[in-house]
Amino acid sequence: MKIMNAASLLAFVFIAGCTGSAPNTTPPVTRAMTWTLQAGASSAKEANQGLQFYTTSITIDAGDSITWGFPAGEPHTVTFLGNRKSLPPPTDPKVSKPAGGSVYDGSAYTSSGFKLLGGTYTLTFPKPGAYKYYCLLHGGLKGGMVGSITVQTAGAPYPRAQQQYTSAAHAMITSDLADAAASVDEFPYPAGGTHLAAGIAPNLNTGPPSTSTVVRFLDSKSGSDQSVTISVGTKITWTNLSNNFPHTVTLGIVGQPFPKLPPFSPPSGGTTYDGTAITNSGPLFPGQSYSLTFTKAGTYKYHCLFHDDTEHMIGTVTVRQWNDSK
Ligand SMILES: [Cu+2]
Repeated sequence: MKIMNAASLLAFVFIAGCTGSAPNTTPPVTRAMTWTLQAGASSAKEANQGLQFYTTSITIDAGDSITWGFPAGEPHTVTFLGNRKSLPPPTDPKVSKPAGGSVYDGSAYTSSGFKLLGGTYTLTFPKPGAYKYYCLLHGGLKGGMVGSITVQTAGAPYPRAQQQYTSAAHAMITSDLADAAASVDEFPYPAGGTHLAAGIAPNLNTGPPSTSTVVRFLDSKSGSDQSVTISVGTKITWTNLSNNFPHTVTLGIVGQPFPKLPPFSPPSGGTTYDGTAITNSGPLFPGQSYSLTFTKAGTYKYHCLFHDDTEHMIGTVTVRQWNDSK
């Protein structure tokens, strides 16, 4: 776009020069920068998620662009509301889809849609001003994923260099991921028992929304083992111990591929499970619990509909007969 404009401008100057006197001074050159930020962060196996824009604020000049990287398996959006008054709720189908063009001047709703696992999104800011942006999945919560951009007039000196933003981002990410990892120690139930966590976050579900979260089912202060063994007739209860994201407990039919249900699907199935019917908790928001009694011996996998594909939020329940020797 810029090259085209420059080319047509040159053509105009050339034509003008043919009919009159060519200008003998050239205008000052302002070089547009492309800045780099990051939306969300995660540990190697996606268990621990950082839920911020890294960094949250930046100052650029009119004409500059920003490229956001989305390295995590958890999807995020970079969304500018334009003339909209409020964020569309996370359940709105519009949330996952891109909107607007490659330029944002404050007038129109402009969004990356869901981006994850190495996706990028670039916007150019032609107009000075202060702009806020949100992650539509994680920005509606108090203290949620919100970023701000100050656009100065073209050519104004930058208060910070890219390297300063990059090191600040690195420190924030390290801190958020460490907080997530440490929150596993807050698991409050007996280890290896029948009360599990469906996700956990610093200060648990009673705390304020945290900037990090753990995307795992847990039965102890360990984030690595997602399998439990019980006897027939045992009831398992899951509680969402995070303060910032819904999860589900969802079981399919034994011998069939896992059902592709939308994450916000309502609850289905009853209070017992024997492997013959799709059984879904529905979205469990922070603090909400779900219980299921397993009535038949077998090995059953269960998934979180929000996090099964990319983040391995998959657990196993092995149900044994009473008379099993082991
Ligand atoms: Cu989940």
